[in-house]
Amino acid sequence: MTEQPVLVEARPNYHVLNLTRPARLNAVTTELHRAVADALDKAEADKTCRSILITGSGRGFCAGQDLSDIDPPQAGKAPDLGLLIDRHYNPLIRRLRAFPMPVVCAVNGIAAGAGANIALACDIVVAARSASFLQAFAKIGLVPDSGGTFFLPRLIGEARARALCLLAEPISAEMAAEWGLIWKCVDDSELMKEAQAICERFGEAPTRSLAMIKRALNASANNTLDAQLDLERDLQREIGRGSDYIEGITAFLEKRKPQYKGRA
Ligand code: T3D
Repeated sequence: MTEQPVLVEARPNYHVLNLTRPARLNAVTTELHRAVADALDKAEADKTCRSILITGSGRGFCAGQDLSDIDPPQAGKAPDLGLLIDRHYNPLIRRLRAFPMPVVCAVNGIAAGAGANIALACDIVVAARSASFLQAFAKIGLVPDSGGTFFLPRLIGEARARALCLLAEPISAEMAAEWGLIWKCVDDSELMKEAQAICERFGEAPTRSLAMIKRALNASANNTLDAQLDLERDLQREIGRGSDYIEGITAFLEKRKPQYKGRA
């Protein structure tokens, strides 16, 4: 295919990454992985960019790995799926979690397999009412990857995580929001407005402090309370020396809206 797998739009304060393989429900090819990595590099290098918004075109968000873009298993030669995961999926998930600004995901349709877990790796997930989430892996004899077995039990608890992975049944966006898998479910016609409003709000936020909040929350999954308290102290010490904190306090005392520098 000669199509561009991702379209990037640089808006004043945020970049929109639109997955553009609608005929395949935006299933992930190696080219798409490379295009996303490139788009993330550009967003990080652009100091005016203070959040990113990921969405999909057409009726799906992302159907996971493009199953026609991998070498089919051959008799006597076992494929090494770990290689693909090591090269592309794991670096993507790690990068989204550690990305130094909020990552908003607008799930416009079905999110299946790695597509579901890429969405779950984002910081704020808003889904259209018609969207759904499917841990499709067991249907094709695989195990969830891209952080699915990490995020699911932490977000929705063991019982629901196990049923979703073992039964490989989809859940609606409404149910996902009710269970706490995602931030919000909105009417289809409101999805992009809602996601853009969140990014615009982040455009005025103290971006460095948001990046540190991400660091603290990422660490909390595996830390003891003692370790987490120490980390919070260290991050507070560091961010407290920055200009955005001074601006936040000054604006509060002067009863005006703060003008944060963000990533400048
Ligand atoms: O290498 C490795 O495999 C390791 C890495 C694994 C990571 C993973 O993500 S594994 C999981 C891969 N994804 C899936 O197994 C999901 C496969 N797709 C589906 O089960 C269904 O398409 C959906 C439930 C997502 C949606 O169903 P439906 O009925 O709404 O749509 P559809 O008709 O099945 O799909 C529309 C088209 O997209 C169709 O093409 P066609 O017939 O119109 O030419 C379909 O083949 C294509 N498509 C959907 N998903 C994929 C795909 N093509 C390639 N790869 C896909 N994953």
